Amino acid sequence: MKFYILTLFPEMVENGLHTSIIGRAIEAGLLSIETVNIRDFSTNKHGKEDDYPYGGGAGMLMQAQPVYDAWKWVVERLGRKPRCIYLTPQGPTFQQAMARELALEEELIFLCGHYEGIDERVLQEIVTDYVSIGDYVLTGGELPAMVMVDAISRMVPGVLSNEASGSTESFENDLLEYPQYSRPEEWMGKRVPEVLLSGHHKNIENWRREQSILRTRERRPDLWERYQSKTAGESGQK
Ligand code: 6GU
Repeated sequence: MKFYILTLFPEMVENGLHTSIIGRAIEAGLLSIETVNIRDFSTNKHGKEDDYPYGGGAGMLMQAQPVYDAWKWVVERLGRKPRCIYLTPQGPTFQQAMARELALEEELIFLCGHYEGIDERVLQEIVTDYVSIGDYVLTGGELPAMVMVDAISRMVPGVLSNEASGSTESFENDLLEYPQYSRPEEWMGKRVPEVLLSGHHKNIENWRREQSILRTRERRPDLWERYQSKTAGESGQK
């Protein structure tokens, strides 16, 4: 999987994505992350890439030309047009299902906006997907792009050392993950639940499932609602 990230702050993205699991996957050749500095494509002699909005209003806008030329540079080198994701609060919220779907692509382009946004005309020309990471406002698209690259990358086969863990964790089936324990058996007077020490795999599986349900009902009633309506639909079909 190849990620191309169009940004005014390439060092921010590079520093954040070359450590730990993602960094290892890059070294192993499973992923590549290439940042493209939009400023390098400015035709202004001072490298300026922003200007005032027509009609007035607060702040500056990123101009169409450098953004377009940065995108075109990637597309011409590849010889095809990958999906181009613009990070913006004005899009559907990023979810696990979207991460799973995007992990099937060969390449993805992320466009990170800054200031008050980007000239609408270039967005119309190059963007295929508008995606938000939640209902709050950030100063730029870099952190959202990093969030998405991380979530998508761990769905790419081989990135997680334990193949199973990509699919069994929270959200994959609309339930949160069960609690986990490691050594010692007792810490601060708290014992590891007996069933986990029993070696009885069926009982352990049942206990974990029960805990997932309890936890989801308590902490994420919205997910629990969705889970119930889905499973009700399934048994209704039989
Ligand atoms: Cl994708 N971008 C910005 N600037 N703010 C956000 C966001 C994205 N998602 C939530 N807030």
